[in-house]
Amino acid sequence: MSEPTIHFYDLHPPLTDLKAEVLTGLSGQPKTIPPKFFYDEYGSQLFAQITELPEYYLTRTEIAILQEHGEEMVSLLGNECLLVELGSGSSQKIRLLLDALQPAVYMPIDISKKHLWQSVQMLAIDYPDLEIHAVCTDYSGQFHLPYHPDNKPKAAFFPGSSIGNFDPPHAQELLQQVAQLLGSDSTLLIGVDLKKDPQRLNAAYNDATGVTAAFNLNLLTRINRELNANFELSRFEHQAFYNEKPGRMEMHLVSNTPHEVKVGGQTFEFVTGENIHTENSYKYTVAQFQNLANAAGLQPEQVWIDPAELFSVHCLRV
Ligand code: AVI
Repeated sequence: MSEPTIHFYDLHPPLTDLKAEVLTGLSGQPKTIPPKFFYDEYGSQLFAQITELPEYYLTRTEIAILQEHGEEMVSLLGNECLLVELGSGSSQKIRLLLDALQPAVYMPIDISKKHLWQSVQMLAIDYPDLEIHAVCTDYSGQFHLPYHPDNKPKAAFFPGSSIGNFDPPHAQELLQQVAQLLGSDSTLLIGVDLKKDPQRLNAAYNDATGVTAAFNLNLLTRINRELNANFELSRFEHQAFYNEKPGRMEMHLVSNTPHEVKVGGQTFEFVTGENIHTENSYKYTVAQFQNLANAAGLQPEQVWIDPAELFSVHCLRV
């Protein structure tokens, strides 16, 4: 058996300033906390549970699309390519692509050094012939690929409708950055949640067992722990609803009583019904997303959707 090759590049992503961002967000009107702070250790575990919930159709539908159309995707992405994965958390999905595509090089990019290191160790056991170049950085920031073979087509995989957590101008900017990173004649395979019956959407973010509520409230537990704050979780309720006009699911934490909270030495007042806006998750029609891609300078080449028209996977050419 050949020895797996792992190259690890730590580009030292700047530490996010939780305190500054939370204090700024809570000082605004309405109050906000950025969704990137959901993903501490426990938050990441809760998100993994969300992806298995019966109501949260996104993950399983995207996997079914990848399984169903893998061969066609391979013909567009090209064998023997350099496969970049943006935000490599979902090892199940990448395994499907690695099996179908058999890339020469796999380049996972993730901000969490620990998770990235653990996941490439596991992958190297199962794919001993795969050359892995793992990059620890924030994929939404500016950086260059540290390994850039000229003789291989480049393809990137951005699954899970993570693009939906950026508002459309930022989503467009991110697509432009990815295009620049990959260079011309490369491809981007991207999972995007579709617009649909709001009832279905509302159920996906208000699951019966309360995992999404726990995921949302865990933000306050994290802030209590890391910023020495005194949020009482029983004073807040999870709220998630589809906002038709901007076309997005919104998550909020709503105060059920008038009270004060101390965070990082500052005091914040809450009135009954006041909310902290914690996440947007934009939904697109196929045409809307193709327009966004075009505006970012990427050409829509193919799109696959499931029979129930819940989710889309786009292939875009740079
Ligand atoms: C990671 N992201 C695409 C998820 C979403 O659906 O927007 C995060 C999430 N929020 C609540 N449930 C899942």
